[in-house]
Amino acid sequence: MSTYQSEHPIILYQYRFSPYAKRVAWYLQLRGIPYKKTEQPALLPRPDIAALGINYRRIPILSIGRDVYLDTRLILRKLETIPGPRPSLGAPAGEHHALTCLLERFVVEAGPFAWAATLIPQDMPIFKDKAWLRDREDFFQGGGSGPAHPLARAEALSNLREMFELLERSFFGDGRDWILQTDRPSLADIEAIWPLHWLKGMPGALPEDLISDRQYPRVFAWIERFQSAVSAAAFEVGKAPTIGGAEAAQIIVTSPYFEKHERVEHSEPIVGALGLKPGDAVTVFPTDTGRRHKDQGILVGLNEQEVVFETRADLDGSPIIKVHAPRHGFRITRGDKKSSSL
Ligand SMILES: N[C@@H](CCC(=O)N[C@@H](CS)C(=O)NCC(=O)O)C(=O)O
Repeated sequence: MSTYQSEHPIILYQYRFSPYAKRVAWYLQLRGIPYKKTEQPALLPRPDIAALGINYRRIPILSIGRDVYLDTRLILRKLETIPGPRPSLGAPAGEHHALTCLLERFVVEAGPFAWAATLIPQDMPIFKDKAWLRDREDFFQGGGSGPAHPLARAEALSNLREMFELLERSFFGDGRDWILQTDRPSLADIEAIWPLHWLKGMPGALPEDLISDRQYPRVFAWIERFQSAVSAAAFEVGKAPTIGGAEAAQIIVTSPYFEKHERVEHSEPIVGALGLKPGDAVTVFPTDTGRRHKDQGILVGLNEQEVVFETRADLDGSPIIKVHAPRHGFRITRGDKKSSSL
């Protein structure tokens, strides 16, 4: 059991079957960083998150002290910067860093996650649940729900087969254990593995005759190896305690801020374009899924990586928490209603 302690407690808002939340849980476990988790409903509303003054609808979110981070891409980058019982999982620069960043973009944006989602067996009872379908319509905003194209499954399978092929021959062809030939799983393994790990654990998703350990023994062995490494690490750090949403909010608002030196970078094009300065009201929202759920807050920091704003019970009140959203995949507008409709 780890004895590592931090004055900035970490809380993961998740639900059990969220593959995105797993990215973060695995990371914490592999680094031996203790955290608490709070289970959220798979459908809106999520009053525990609303209580923090946050409208963002996606899972997971992560708090470190009184700072809350949206989107696993930013969450993992931040976690890389914190000390822990075991060293960070990524390379700070160079080829390994570049490859890890490219894998992150490839898996989320070039198709692998969407293909994996297409393979969720459509006869699962949830797809007949009207509340679920309405909720996911809001999430996709007409961009991905509704009846799938009849060829979607076939297309997804052939695209995924290409990915398995690439991993089997190009990465693992030389018999290495981990993507970057490290001696333990690195961030690159997390970035590449998560939709495949998700599919492997989903009965009926992958047809045995096309994608299994018969055709791709090295990729399937890598997934098993990764699961064993995560399970061993999780055992060592101890089970993350589950706490209720009210307790989580109480811990967050009474913790010190984890970050204290945010700045609004004047060289950022968006700062000039919107004429932004610290203290301005801003609206921040994702541009892909869940984009109807916009957050309003008081601008604290903005650079090429993130935008940081305070949430307020009302815009004249005192700050509840600080929220950090990545720049990539998010839009910032001025906080008034008119410009937030952009
Ligand atoms: N880009 C986001 C995507 C997160 C995401 O799409 N999460 C799914 C759950 S696995 C989600 O929020 N689905 C809708 C919902 O649960 O409200 C990230 O990296 O965190």
